[in-house]
Amino acid sequence: MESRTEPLRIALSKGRILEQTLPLLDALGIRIDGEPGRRLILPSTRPGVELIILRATDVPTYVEYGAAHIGVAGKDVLLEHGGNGLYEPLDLGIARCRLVVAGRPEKAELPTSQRWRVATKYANLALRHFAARGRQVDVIKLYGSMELAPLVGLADCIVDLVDTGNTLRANGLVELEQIAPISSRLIVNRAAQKLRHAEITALVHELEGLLNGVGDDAAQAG
Ligand code: PRT
Ligand code: MG
Repeated sequence: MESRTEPLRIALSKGRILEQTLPLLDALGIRIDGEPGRRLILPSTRPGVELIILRATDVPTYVEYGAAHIGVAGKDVLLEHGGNGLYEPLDLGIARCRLVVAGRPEKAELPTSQRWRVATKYANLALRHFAARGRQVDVIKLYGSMELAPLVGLADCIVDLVDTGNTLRANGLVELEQIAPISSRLIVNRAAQKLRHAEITALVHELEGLLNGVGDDAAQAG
């Protein structure tokens, strides 16, 4: 039997992902109920659903441990986290960008046998990427402004996100290699997927319908 006593808790990523997630939830009738103020657990306008808003990198951790049943996280963050204890049922198609290796243009000419210093906030992901290619690298973990590292001699290249490419161009950097296309994903705690199967499946289907424009088709057909 499913327990409906505890609200279904959804963990959202702060920043640009949040801006694009709120309209999707809004379309399903899930809005923050009242003024957030300083509260960290936010009731929603849908009964039985509450929201928490976290640093993007913390979202997979909350969902992995079941502190939130569901979450919205960037694929970049999920690749770095490793995805332990998580299902990833839906690509929300928002906050799109790509994960690349970037550096100064002359780096493109260098032999790949050379050991590189790679600056990134995606240390695990970068190590996996280069190891899979048989490349020896030293990873330097940074927390922001990755694009600066190759300019001041901290690193030979960076692993970072690129959208328009304006930031790279403005700093005389080029994409040396593409790693993966990125968008935000719906993630679900593995135990919750079993224990609260009906509620979670219903919500995933609602979101799926919204993304596939089922509502629009129905409106046009009618
Ligand atoms: O502190 P931190 O940056 O880790 O998080 P934050 O709270 O600032 O979050 P925020 O709002 O930066 O969002 C981060 C998440 O948004 C990432 O984990 C991705 O999933 C997603 N996302 C989508 C992006 C971009 N697009 C993007 N363009 N995150 C960052 N960028 C950066 C990019 O690295 C570059 O430095 O934006 C800059 C501008 O990009 P260009 O190529 O358009 O110039
Ligand atoms: Mg940022």
